[in-house]
Amino acid sequence: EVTHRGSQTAVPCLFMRGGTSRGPFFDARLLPGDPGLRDAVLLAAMGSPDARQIDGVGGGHPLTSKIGLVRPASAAGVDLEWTFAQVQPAGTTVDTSSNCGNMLAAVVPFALETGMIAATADRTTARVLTLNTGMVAEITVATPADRAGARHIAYEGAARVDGVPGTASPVEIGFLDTAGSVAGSLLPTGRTRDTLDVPGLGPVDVTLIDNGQPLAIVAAGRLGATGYESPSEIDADEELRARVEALRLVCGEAMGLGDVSARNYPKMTLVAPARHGGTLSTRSLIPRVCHQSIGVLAAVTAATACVLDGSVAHELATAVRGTDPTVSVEHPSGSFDVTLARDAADPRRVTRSALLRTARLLMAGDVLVPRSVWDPA
Ligand code: NQM
Repeated sequence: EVTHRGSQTAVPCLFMRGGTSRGPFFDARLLPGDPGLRDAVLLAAMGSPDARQIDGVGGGHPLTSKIGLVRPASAAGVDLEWTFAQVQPAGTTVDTSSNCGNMLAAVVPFALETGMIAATADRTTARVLTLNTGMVAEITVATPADRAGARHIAYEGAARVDGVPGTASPVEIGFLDTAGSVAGSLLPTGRTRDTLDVPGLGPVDVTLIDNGQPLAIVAAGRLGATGYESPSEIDADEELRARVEALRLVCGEAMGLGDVSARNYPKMTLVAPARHGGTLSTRSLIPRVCHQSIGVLAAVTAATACVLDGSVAHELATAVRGTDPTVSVEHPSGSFDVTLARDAADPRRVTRSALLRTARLLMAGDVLVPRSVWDPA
C-alpha cells in the first residue's frame, strides 16, 4: 500500500533485472489512475528529465530507464497483464506504445514475489498480456519447493544471456501473435524490401518489418559503417547517427507511423554478415543510441526478416533451413538465439517464436517521490 514518509510518498516497488534491461516494477493498482499524474510520478521516480537521472532510480541509459506496471489479468485466458513504460533519461515523456521483451522476462518473477500468482509445481507457467500492443506470451520459470514444501522462484541456474554476466535460472518465453505490434502488419509497406529516397543519402534499400518491434533493417555498409562497431564507437560517431536518424524519419513515414521524431521506434538495425558462426550480425539503435546487445522482440523481428526471401537481412544472412529453425542473431555482446515456428504450407509465415531470458530481483522496498508530485492539489 502507498504510505507517506515525511514530505514524500512511498510506493512499494521491486527493482528487477529483466534480460539485459533493468528497472522498477510496480503493482499497477497502486499508482495514480489519472494517466498524466501517473506519468509525472514515474518521471519523478526515475529522475527524469536528466541525462544522469541523478535524482531518481533510473540508470542514465535507455536500457536502465524502463518501468514495469503489473496487475492480475482482467481478460479471459491470461493470468497477468502489464504495461511497459520507456522513459528516455533526458526526456519528459513516458512512452507506452511499444513492447519490451527484456523487461517482460521479470513480470512473472514479480507476480510470484508479490503473491499475484502462486507456484504449485516445480515449473510455473503464466500467460502474460502486454497491454502496450495486445501481445500475449507464455512464460515459464522454475519454482522449486524448499524442505518445508514452500515454493519460491529460483534465480540461480545455468542459463546464459549474452550481455548479462554469469548464469541464472532460465525464463522461457514463447510468443504467439507478435506480427504488426505497432505498425499494424508484419510488412507494413506490403513488401520485403523498399528503396527509400533519404535527404542527404539518396536511395537506400531497407526492410521495414514488425514482428513484435518495428524495425528498419539496413545494410551497415550503405550507411558507411561496417556493422561490427562497438556501441560506444557508434554512439561517438555523430555523423553516422545523423545518417541513421535521417533514414529513420523516412522509414517511420513509410511504415505508416507518421512523424517518429519523438518516438522510440522504429529501431534502426544495421546488419552485416555474421562473423561468429551465427546467422546475421546486428547493431541496433534504440533508436538514437546503440543497444549493448539487442532487444528481445527486436531479435525476434530481425530473425523473422532472415527467413524472408528478398529482405535486406536475408540477403546478408547465412542460409536458414527447416520449418522450426533457430536463428542466431549476433550483437555487440554475443548472440541471441530465436527459435521460429514456420507454417509448413507457407514458410514465410512465422507462427511462433521461442527464446530464453533470465531475470532477478535486485532490491525490494519503496520508491519515494515528493508529495507535491503525487498529490499536486
Ligand atoms: O525489443 C530495448 C531492451 C529493449 C527492447 C529497446 C526489447 C525488445 O532490450 O523486446 O527488449 O529496443 O529499446 O530492453
